[in-house]
Amino acid sequence: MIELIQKVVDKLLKVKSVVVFTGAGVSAESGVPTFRDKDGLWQKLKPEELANFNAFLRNPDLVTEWYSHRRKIMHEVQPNPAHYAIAELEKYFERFTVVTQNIDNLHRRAGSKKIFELHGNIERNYCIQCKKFYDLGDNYPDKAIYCECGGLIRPDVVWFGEMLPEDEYEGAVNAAKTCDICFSVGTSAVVFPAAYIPIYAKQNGAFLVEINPNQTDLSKMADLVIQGKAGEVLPKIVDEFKKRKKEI
Ligand code: BJW
Ligand code: ZN
Repeated sequence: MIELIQKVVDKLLKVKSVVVFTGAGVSAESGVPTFRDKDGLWQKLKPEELANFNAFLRNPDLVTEWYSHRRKIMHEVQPNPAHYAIAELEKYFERFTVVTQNIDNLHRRAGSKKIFELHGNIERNYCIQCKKFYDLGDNYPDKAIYCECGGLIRPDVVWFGEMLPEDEYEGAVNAAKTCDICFSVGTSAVVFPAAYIPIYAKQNGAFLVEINPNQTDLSKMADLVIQGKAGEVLPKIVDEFKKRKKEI
């Protein structure tokens, strides 16, 4: 693995613009379950029953309870060495962008500054009727909750069949198309349009690095694949980068 890390660091020392594209795997070592791994969230529960708007209208109690359960986990866990390594690396680059599919807020809590959240954020909730925002704080309702206007309150996350937040997606695409190196970390890269981000980066000439213990649809396209856990690989890259930077 050390040779691969050296290769990544050789590149990092030469480039100006970095994109780090992340998925559920980056938070796995914090204790947030992924979706599609064998212990993932969707081995027991079907996505189409929970992560879409019609499912919410059909069964708002179940979907509200599911998001309360996940928000509680996300509150209780801490960022892991992968989140911290990404936040640390940002300090060395003028243009450094985290593009995340995660809704768990852990990149921000670790100190990353420039983040595009493609699938929303579990901290925000809004009324589907009047669009008023609600902060539920430490309340974890186990049944549907309603706005003062009578509308259902939903989490501000992107479900299947829904558009991604326009500003976040546009910002992410722009960063991808202009970066020199793109890391794809902890994502199966099967959910679109988010999964276009590393593809756009590669198509526009960026060096594409994948960090994942397992092969993905993106592995063949990557210039370099490091098969390992994000929380082990990323700190090594950042330590080596800082060491080499000092020597220059
Ligand atoms: C580790 C690790 C460790 C483990 N270290 N790694 C083509 C173009 C455009 C759209 C489509 C298209 N084809 C199909 C579509 C539709 C659909 C889609 O993509 N479907 C595919 C699944 C087939 N896309 C949509 O519906 C999107 N909207 C859209 O297209 O709008 C336009 C439109 C509008 C109207 C009509 C039609 C179209 C929206 C997608 C929204 C996805 N939302 C979710 C839920 C968010 C809320 C929530 O969290 O509850 O987002 S689904 C879920 O998947 C979640 C994730 O962000 C997303 C990606 O998952 P991720 O992060 O990759 O997790 P996993 O579990 O899959 O992978 C984890 C990885 O980590 C694994 O590889 C492990 O090996 C690895 N790992 N431990 C490093 N320690
Ligand atoms: Zn309302």
